[in-house]
Amino acid sequence: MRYSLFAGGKRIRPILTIGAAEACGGSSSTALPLACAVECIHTYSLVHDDLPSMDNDDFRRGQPTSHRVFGEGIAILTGDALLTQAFEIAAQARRSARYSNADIIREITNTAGSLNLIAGQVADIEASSKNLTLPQLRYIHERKTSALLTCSVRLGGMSANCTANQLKTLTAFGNYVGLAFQVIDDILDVTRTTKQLGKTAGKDKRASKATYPAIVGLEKSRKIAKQLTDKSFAALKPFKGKAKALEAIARYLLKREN
Ligand code: GRG
Repeated sequence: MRYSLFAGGKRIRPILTIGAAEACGGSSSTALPLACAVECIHTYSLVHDDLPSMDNDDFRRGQPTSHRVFGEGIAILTGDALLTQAFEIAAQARRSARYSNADIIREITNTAGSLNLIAGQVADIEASSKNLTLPQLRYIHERKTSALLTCSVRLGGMSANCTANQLKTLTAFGNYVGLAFQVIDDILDVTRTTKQLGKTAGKDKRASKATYPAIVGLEKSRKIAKQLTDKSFAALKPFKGKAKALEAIARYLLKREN
């Protein structure tokens, strides 16, 4: 668990949680248990995604994948334990006036469960080597990737006792930035090296995977990523300049190199 969790990921999801909390007038210390919980869920999904029966990858976060070092059995259990640990850590969050602990648990299970992360992964497996349409690819990206980024900002808002309107604003921001994130990830897979990425580059093409660049080309993919990022900025308008950290992370994501 430590090997994969502390390998040095970008920590985008926990930063989004804290940024969303601050945009809603909350503090990083109150948001921290939920921020750590989403990073545990994210790391679990990476460990399982890299397994031979899933995406079958040898390299992640700049080091050999969990199953390459500890064997497949231990890697499966590592993922299971990280997912479970996420709930233990989330349970340490202080409840806010508007959101009960049950609301928080429901938010996490809705994201990590069969309707989102798992649905995305199932659709991804079923799509292997098939020609997908853009809406079909978008279905996978929204569930496999965007849902957890949206959940990250929503949990931050909930930790700060956000209003229903603020939660709606954060959800719109998360949806745009989450999809932009995966489009950019598709672009980086074809434009960067394994060393730059810290994970195997060029993999999507070799596996004949449907990606934005494969379907609409590199230039159009860049345009779509920029449009989605612009929409994420526009979504933040109701915060009237109080969501500076969220704006900064959206800007960083568009320019990121790994
Ligand atoms: C396999 C049962 C089972 C569950 C996991 C959701 C899921 C299923 C797997 C998704 C894993 C995955 C590779 C999703 C794509 C999102 C993505 C590009 C992740 C990489 O995120 P970064 O770049 O990684 O934020 P770091 O290492 O920086 O945290």
